[in-house]
Amino acid sequence: MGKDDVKLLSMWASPFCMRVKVALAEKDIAYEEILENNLLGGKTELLLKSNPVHQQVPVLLHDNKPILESTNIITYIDEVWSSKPLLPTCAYEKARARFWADYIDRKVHSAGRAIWTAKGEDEVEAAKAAFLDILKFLDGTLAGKDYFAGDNFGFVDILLVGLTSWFPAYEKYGSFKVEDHYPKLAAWITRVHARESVSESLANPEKILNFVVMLRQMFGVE
Ligand SMILES: N[C@@H](CCC(=O)N[C@@H](CS)C(=O)NCC(=O)O)C(=O)O
Repeated sequence: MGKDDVKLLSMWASPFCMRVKVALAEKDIAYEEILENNLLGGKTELLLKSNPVHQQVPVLLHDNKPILESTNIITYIDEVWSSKPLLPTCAYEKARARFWADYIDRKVHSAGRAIWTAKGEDEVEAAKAAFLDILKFLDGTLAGKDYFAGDNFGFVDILLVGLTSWFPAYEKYGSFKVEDHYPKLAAWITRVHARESVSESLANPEKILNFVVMLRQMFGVE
């Protein structure tokens, strides 16, 4: 693995970058992190050249070839560094994992964002209810299991865990606690946050809360 040249264009608060960092840590892949921390103020030439379509992080550069979109990047990592697979090998379980991956990608981040960008009590209540409805299915699928695929931490856990770094902000602005609604999901969050690959990859929740305060001011929510 030492011969691979791996770089990650990343932004400290991005839940999509955090999930890629967890995958890289799980696979024990050495990489250089190149921070793109001024996404709102100006993007680097390297980012614009690597991801001209969406101009977003994360971008994985493997031997200078860009791989784009976090879920696609994690699938790529799993294929290239194939020991300790993240996706199940059985076709049915793999299809199931991809279904939940797609569900998480479509729903969780946008519903959470709707909470901290909501204006007025009614909008906040509606956003909170929609978010909790989405979590309901994730909580349900964890029944009797430590991880989404069963006994082993894997693909779906990695996709969701990056997004959980923003949950304290959703809880704060939606005035709720995930644990009061979904104890299985809350226990899963505690379990996965204790994992080394996760704790070393997720940003400090206080720092994210302060970042959200700044974003709310910037977007005129406050
Ligand atoms: N679907 C993308 C989402 C990536 C994304 O939203 N990145 C944000 C940071 S969290 C970004 O680069 N934003 C800058 C922009 O959209 O201009 C993925 O999974 O990689």
